[in-house]
Amino acid sequence: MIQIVNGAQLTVKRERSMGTARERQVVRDIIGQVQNDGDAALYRFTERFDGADLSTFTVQEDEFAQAMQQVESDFIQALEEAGKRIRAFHERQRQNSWLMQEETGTQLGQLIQPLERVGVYVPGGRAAYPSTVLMNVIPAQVAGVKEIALVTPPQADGTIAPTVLVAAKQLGISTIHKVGGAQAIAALAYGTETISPVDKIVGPGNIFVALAKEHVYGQVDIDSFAGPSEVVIIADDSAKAKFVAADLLSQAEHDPMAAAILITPSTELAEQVAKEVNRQLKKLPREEIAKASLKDQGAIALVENLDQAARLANQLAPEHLELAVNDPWTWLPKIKNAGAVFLGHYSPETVGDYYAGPNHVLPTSGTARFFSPLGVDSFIKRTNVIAYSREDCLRDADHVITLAEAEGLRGHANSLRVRVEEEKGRESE
Ligand code: HSO
Ligand code: ZN
Repeated sequence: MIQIVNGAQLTVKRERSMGTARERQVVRDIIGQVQNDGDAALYRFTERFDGADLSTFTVQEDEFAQAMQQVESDFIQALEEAGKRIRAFHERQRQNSWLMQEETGTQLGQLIQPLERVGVYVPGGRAAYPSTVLMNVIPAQVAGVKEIALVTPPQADGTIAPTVLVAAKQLGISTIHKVGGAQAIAALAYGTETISPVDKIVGPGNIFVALAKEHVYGQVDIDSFAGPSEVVIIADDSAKAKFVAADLLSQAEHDPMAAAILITPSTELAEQVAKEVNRQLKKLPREEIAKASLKDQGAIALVENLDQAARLANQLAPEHLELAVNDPWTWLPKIKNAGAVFLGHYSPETVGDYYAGPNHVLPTSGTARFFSPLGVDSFIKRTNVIAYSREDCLRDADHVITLAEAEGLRGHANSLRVRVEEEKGRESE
């Protein structure tokens, strides 16, 4: 059931979950134990939380081979094609180092270098998505990251999803550890006997994973504070109710907390979509999840016109925004806040989730106001380069000395003075 409301009544929720005091305490405790006991703590927590008693938590070569036998060949093929498209898109994001040369010989520039080691968290159970492996690993590889380690919680029988193993193998990832939760994040941040520490941790996870990532931020970099997934669809009379309903449901089936919102000036479309959602909902294996999501986080918002729809979408700053309208390109310039925009009736969010090429790791909970999608730039860093010429150093000395003196920093001023004096000495020789 999805409610039809007046667009003016749609409330914009944007507080992100900080977890309860108890959850934060649990996370702090787990991280502390991993720092103290290393691998032993990882085995302990994997037994306690995942019910798996492992002799080694590192995936062995024969497990990859077994996984290959367990998946269909069309899955392998689809994954390969998706991988190609995702890689081609991210290749375009590559940045080059640059140097600019001033006439008097000074050179200034920026070095672009990849992070050395990255850890990718892959959730377990029902949310063990191979597409997430592609979306997190490929931009890191394109950026030039040499070492990528995957962590993921095992099932009680000690196995992990074959689809995830196959995706990792296809990308050339050979280091996978069957560790999940806050303990996996702690291991990646601080290192253990077996797991080497990384420079950045990416990938989605539950509240314990999110809180652990926040906790270790600063020791390492992290991707973002991921919240539940959202889609906003702006549609006019040119949209097909069947398509719009399917797209809303594709988001709603992710999570009871996922949000799916249609904004439209067409009362007729609103009513058709509401009906169509109910019809399609009944056929979904994840009906219960989608139902809960639509009931609490879903809405069909009626607005006066598409201008008002665009304004509302900008306030919501959704992770995904579909423009299911007659002339989507004319509306694109009005969109200021969205993680990804899908134009026209044949760009459902799902093609972006899996295949089109752009990354599906996008800012959620209104953070598209200031965050960008995961990309190659998430895995590089810049180093500033300053090569001043003697001539310019002497020319600019007065200004620099004035600024240093104004801050009361005589030592700074002296760095220039000694050079100017040396020059004067040389002239009078
Ligand atoms: N819609 C999710 C990504 C995803 N969908 C993975 C299916 N698998 C967040 O953008
Ligand atoms: Zn999705």
